[in-house]
Amino acid sequence: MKKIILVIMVLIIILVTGCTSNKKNTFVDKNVPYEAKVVNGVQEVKLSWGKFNYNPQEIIVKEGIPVNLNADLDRLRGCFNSIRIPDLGVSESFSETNPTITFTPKNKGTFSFSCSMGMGKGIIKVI
Ligand SMILES: [Cu+2]
Repeated sequence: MKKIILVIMVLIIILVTGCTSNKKNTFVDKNVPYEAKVVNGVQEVKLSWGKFNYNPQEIIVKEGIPVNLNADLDRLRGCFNSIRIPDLGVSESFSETNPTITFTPKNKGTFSFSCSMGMGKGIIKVI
Protein backbone atom coordinates (compact mmCIF):
# COMPACT_ATOMS: atom_id res chain seq x y z
CA MET A 1 0.00 0.00 0.00
CA LYS A 2 2.78 2.41 0.92
CA LYS A 3 4.52 1.63 -2.39
CA ILE A 4 1.41 2.63 -4.33
CA ILE A 5 1.22 5.96 -2.50
CA LEU A 6 4.91 6.54 -3.24
CA VAL A 7 4.41 5.76 -6.95
CA ILE A 8 1.41 8.12 -7.12
CA MET A 9 3.39 10.90 -5.41
CA VAL A 10 6.29 10.47 -7.84
CA LEU A 11 3.83 10.59 -10.76
CA ILE A 12 2.26 13.79 -9.38
CA ILE A 13 5.69 15.40 -9.04
CA ILE A 14 6.57 14.45 -12.64
CA LEU A 15 3.23 15.83 -13.89
CA VAL A 16 3.56 19.11 -11.98
CA THR A 17 7.15 19.61 -13.14
CA GLY A 18 6.14 18.77 -16.71
CA CYS A 19 3.30 21.31 -16.68
CA THR A 20 5.54 24.02 -15.26
CA SER A 21 8.23 23.55 -17.90
CA ASN A 22 5.51 23.47 -20.57
CA LYS A 23 4.21 26.82 -19.36
CA LYS A 24 7.68 28.32 -19.59
CA ASN A 25 7.83 27.29 -23.25
CA THR A 26 4.59 29.10 -24.08
CA PHE A 27 5.94 32.31 -22.53
CA VAL A 28 8.11 33.09 -25.55
CA ASP A 29 6.18 36.33 -26.00
CA LYS A 30 6.93 37.43 -22.44
CA ASN A 31 6.11 41.10 -22.10
CA VAL A 32 8.70 43.09 -20.18
CA PRO A 33 8.98 46.89 -19.90
CA TYR A 34 11.23 48.26 -22.61
CA GLU A 35 13.50 51.23 -22.03
CA ALA A 36 14.29 53.01 -25.29
CA LYS A 37 17.90 53.21 -26.43
CA VAL A 38 19.20 56.53 -27.76
CA VAL A 39 20.79 56.11 -31.20
CA ASN A 40 22.09 59.28 -32.90
CA GLY A 41 19.95 61.50 -30.68
CA VAL A 42 16.73 59.54 -31.26
CA GLN A 43 15.10 57.03 -28.92
CA GLU A 44 14.45 53.84 -30.87
CA VAL A 45 11.56 51.56 -29.90
CA LYS A 46 10.33 48.51 -31.79
CA LEU A 47 6.64 47.84 -31.34
CA SER A 48 5.56 44.28 -31.99
CA TRP A 49 2.79 41.87 -31.08
CA GLY A 50 2.56 39.11 -28.51
CA LYS A 51 -0.07 37.44 -26.34
CA PHE A 52 -3.01 39.24 -27.99
CA ASN A 53 -1.59 42.66 -27.25
CA TYR A 54 1.30 44.91 -28.10
CA ASN A 55 4.81 43.92 -27.10
CA PRO A 56 6.18 45.78 -25.24
CA GLN A 57 3.14 46.99 -23.34
CA GLU A 58 5.27 49.31 -21.24
CA ILE A 59 7.66 51.65 -23.02
CA ILE A 60 10.02 53.89 -21.06
CA VAL A 61 11.36 56.99 -22.80
CA LYS A 62 13.11 60.19 -21.76
CA GLU A 63 11.55 63.62 -21.84
CA GLY A 64 12.59 66.01 -24.63
CA ILE A 65 14.29 63.48 -26.93
CA PRO A 66 12.51 62.39 -30.16
CA VAL A 67 11.11 58.85 -30.14
CA ASN A 68 11.02 56.62 -33.21
CA LEU A 69 8.24 54.09 -32.79
CA ASN A 70 9.18 51.40 -35.31
CA ALA A 71 6.44 48.94 -36.26
CA ASP A 72 7.19 45.25 -36.55
CA LEU A 73 5.08 44.99 -39.70
CA ASP A 74 5.55 41.20 -39.89
CA ARG A 75 3.66 40.77 -36.61
CA LEU A 76 1.33 43.76 -36.23
CA ARG A 77 -1.96 43.04 -37.98
CA GLY A 78 -5.16 44.93 -38.75
CA CYS A 79 -6.08 47.74 -36.43
CA PHE A 80 -2.95 47.12 -34.34
CA ASN A 81 -1.25 49.16 -37.05
CA SER A 82 -3.37 52.18 -36.10
CA ILE A 83 -1.85 53.67 -33.02
CA ARG A 84 -3.31 56.29 -30.72
CA ILE A 85 -1.48 58.16 -27.97
CA PRO A 86 -4.07 60.83 -27.15
CA ASP A 87 -2.03 62.70 -24.51
CA LEU A 88 0.92 63.03 -26.92
CA GLY A 89 -1.20 63.98 -29.92
CA VAL A 90 -0.34 60.81 -31.84
CA SER A 91 -2.99 59.28 -34.08
CA GLU A 92 -1.36 57.51 -37.01
CA SER A 93 -1.20 54.26 -38.93
CA PHE A 94 1.82 52.12 -39.66
CA SER A 95 2.26 50.82 -43.20
CA GLU A 96 5.02 49.62 -45.54
CA THR A 97 5.56 53.23 -46.58
CA ASN A 98 5.16 54.58 -43.02
CA PRO A 99 6.78 52.02 -40.69
CA THR A 100 8.00 54.61 -38.18
CA ILE A 101 6.09 57.19 -36.17
CA THR A 102 8.12 59.95 -34.56
CA PHE A 103 7.09 62.11 -31.64
CA THR A 104 8.85 64.05 -28.91
CA PRO A 105 7.52 63.66 -25.36
CA LYS A 106 7.52 67.14 -23.82
CA ASN A 107 6.37 66.27 -20.31
CA LYS A 108 7.10 63.56 -17.79
CA GLY A 109 4.27 61.22 -16.92
CA THR A 110 2.52 57.99 -17.78
CA PHE A 111 0.47 58.04 -20.96
CA SER A 112 -1.65 55.27 -22.40
CA PHE A 113 -1.55 54.10 -25.99
CA SER A 114 -3.91 51.82 -27.84
CA CYS A 115 -4.90 50.60 -31.27
CA SER A 116 -7.71 52.46 -33.00
CA MET A 117 -10.32 50.04 -31.61
CA GLY A 118 -8.87 49.93 -28.10
CA MET A 119 -8.14 46.17 -28.08
CA GLY A 120 -4.38 46.56 -27.95
CA LYS A 121 -3.26 48.70 -25.01
CA GLY A 122 -0.10 49.81 -23.30
CA ILE A 123 1.58 52.67 -21.49
CA ILE A 124 4.42 55.03 -22.28
CA LYS A 125 6.33 56.24 -19.24
CA VAL A 126 8.15 59.49 -19.85
CA ILE A 127 10.95 59.94 -17.32
CU1 LIG B 1 -7.50 47.00 -32.37
